[in-house]
Amino acid sequence: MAATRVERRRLPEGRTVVMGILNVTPDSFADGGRYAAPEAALAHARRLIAEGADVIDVGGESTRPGALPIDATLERARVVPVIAALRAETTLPISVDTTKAEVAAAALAVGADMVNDVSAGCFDAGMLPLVAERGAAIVLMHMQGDPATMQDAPTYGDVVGEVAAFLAARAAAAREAGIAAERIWLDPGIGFGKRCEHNLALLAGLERLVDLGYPVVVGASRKGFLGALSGDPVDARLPASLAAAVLAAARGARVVRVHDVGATRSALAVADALARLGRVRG
Ligand code: HH2
Repeated sequence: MAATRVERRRLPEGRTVVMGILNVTPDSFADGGRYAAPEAALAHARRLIAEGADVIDVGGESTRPGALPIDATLERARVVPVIAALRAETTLPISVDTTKAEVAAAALAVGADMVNDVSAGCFDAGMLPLVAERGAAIVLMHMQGDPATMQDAPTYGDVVGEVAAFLAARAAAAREAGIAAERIWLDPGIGFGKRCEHNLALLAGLERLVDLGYPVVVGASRKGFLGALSGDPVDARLPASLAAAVLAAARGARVVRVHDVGATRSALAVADALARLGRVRG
């Protein structure tokens, strides 16, 4: 597309940004196997765009609790053709959800604008320098442990304080590596090595993360703690997901990462209108 990476990165002001999830995987927790074929993935991306996504987040490796890592060649083969085809169709920012610099490099080469790294650059020492060198943006997410074992026994003294300290340190590392401050987003990592009460504490204390001075991303969509709270199975968690998105936005999240873009946009239209009047926060 003609638009440059810098132009694509200009996100809408005055409302919460919606990042639509495109899982090109056989085994993601909520939609595994539905969009694993490139044509199905593209059709779903078009739907996310039609429903009003501001960013499309393309992932080729599930990070659900218990998931084992896959190899970079397979992950690349899943995401690169989809990102290349999507780039030819849209000027929206595209992010690649990966912890591997090799996969990120291939995705950025075919037109991705940002990297969504659930390890905040901790799994691959090459990630931060790569993102800096390519002038891309990055989401730095907190996770305790790794996906294979993270839900076995998550433990914190002060979960909000620990997550805030980790994200501040990773943002400092990203800047040290040469990534400009305006290209860094932070994410508390809902469900990544956290019990229900930890996820709730992070949502309740989100303003402490917002105070770090970077846009905050919240990904609660269809996650297990919403099932624990509502009793709903994974494919019936839309109402609970909308509540989480609205409450996150009301506490200052700049971006929500969701499966159900159209419904989320409708819910956020109300939350954002109230936030603009200054009546929601506080
Ligand atoms: N959650 C998932 C994956 N990537 N990235 C960010 N920044 N924040 C999140 O909360 C987040 C994420 C897990 O959700 P999903 O992609 O739907 O599932 P899976 O990892 O099984 O593919």
